[in-house]
Amino acid sequence: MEKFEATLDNCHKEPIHIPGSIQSHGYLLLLDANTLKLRYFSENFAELVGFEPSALVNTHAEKIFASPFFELLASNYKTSDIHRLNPMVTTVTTKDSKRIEFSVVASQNEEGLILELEQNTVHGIEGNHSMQHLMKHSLSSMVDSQSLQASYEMAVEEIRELTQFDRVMLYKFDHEYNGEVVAESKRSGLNSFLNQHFPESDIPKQARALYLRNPVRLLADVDGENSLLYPQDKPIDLSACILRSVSPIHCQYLRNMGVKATMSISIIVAGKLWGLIACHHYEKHVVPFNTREVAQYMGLMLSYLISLKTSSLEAMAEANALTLSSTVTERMAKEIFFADGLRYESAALQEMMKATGVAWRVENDLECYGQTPAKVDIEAIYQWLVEHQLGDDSIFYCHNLGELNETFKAFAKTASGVLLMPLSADANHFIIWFRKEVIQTKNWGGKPEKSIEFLDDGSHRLMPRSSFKLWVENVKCKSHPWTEAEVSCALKFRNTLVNYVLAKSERYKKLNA
Ligand code: BLA
Repeated sequence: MEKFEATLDNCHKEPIHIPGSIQSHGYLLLLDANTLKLRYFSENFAELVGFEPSALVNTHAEKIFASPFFELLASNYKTSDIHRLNPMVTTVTTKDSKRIEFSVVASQNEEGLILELEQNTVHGIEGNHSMQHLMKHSLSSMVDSQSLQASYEMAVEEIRELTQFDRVMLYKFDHEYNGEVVAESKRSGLNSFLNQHFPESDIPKQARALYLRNPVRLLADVDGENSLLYPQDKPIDLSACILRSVSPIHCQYLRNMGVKATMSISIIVAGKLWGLIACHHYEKHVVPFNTREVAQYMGLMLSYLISLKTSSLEAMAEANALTLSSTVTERMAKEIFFADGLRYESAALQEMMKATGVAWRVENDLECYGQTPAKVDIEAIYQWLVEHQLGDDSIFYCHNLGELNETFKAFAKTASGVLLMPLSADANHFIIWFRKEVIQTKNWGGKPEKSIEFLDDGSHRLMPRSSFKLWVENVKCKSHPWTEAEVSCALKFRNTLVNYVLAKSERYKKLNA
């Protein structure tokens, strides 16, 4: 089998779902889904049971597992949702005739039925009992939290208590999958990653896709030996596996941070990866399956809370924008010259679109409020957008103006994002909102990169500090994007404004007739 050599430049292509090996704190067996004969296994399993790997191939499951596990398997292996039985328990007789108890997790892939065995550290019933208590407590604390941020903080606290990791962070993606640590719970004495930013490439696309499918993964020992699958005749898809060995590039990143073990739990909102709960430990750390399962439920609950609270926050923001829009409209109606209303309510007009600046021409002159480029530059932006971007649309918006036209990078500080609405074709009447560059919107307490501690072993690119530089590159000349609701609010407001502008020009025409 051809081996993929991951480098910094190609690691978004690394096929991490077919590493050909597993982490050696457990064992993997892949059984033929029709005959229950062993087709693939991790080499450490052959070692455990004292067989030459070649002699183990095609052994029937009945010879490997004691009943009642074998009977459970035999009566369920044809059902597609065998994973509902997870975790199961079995004993295996080792080469020195010891009987060891394992928890077993089943999954399926194209090749057959995968069983992953981990030595039991928490016993079924007692474990479940205390887990239920833990879960009840953790979930109610998360649900009772007053704000989304408080739920984030409660979640990282509770998950740290549950899993005993040295550090638990909530890592949130932006719309381009750059990340920010938005909550952190850590053992005292450790440096903090709170509010730090990381580029999209730190968790590449194929990893994110995998994390949508498989919501919890543990890397128990960054320096642990992996166990190869036998035979190595074709790639075996380990996407659904909990023991899958982890990308060497990512392991190097962790070593550079001094981290020995990690676990991450996917936070999925509206079918998209919203973020991860990322856990660090500075020693090897095997978290038992039952505990991981509770952590997964907590992740699910947090995902649910985020989705509930974000929809209600979005609804509130939309209602607020509409109220602000009415405030401006009412003021325009009250004034003899409607443009006075706009001027008077320029702050509301700006806030309605969560903009950092706004400019318009509804009479002869261009007027600007908040933070905007100079008038002459706004004129240049307007002309260029009308000629090159607007087409027949009644609106144009983007969050990366400098990428569309290099010369506008000079205005990134105030105008990385623009939303332009022409109000009349003939007289160049328009309104344009601006948004600052993302970096300009951050309120840094001191130089951010200075606050990141790091070990310097020469591989700078795989360091949080270099990550910060890359993040800056990724968000350079970009603002927060305009949401659908904001665009729709702008369009509604436009109707009102156009009527005023039209009425005014009608009056003007009549006066001059
Ligand atoms: C995976 N990278 C990950 C994961 C995290 C991070 C959380 C999920 C796996 C896990 O639980 O450890 C990133 N971890 C971070 C960050 C912090 C942290 C940002 O603690 C900050 C505090 N990674 C790189 C680069 C590449 C890369 C440059 O930094 C490639 C060029 C690759 N990261 C990479 C890959 C995976 C990954 C391939 C998937 C690992 C796997 O599941 O096999």
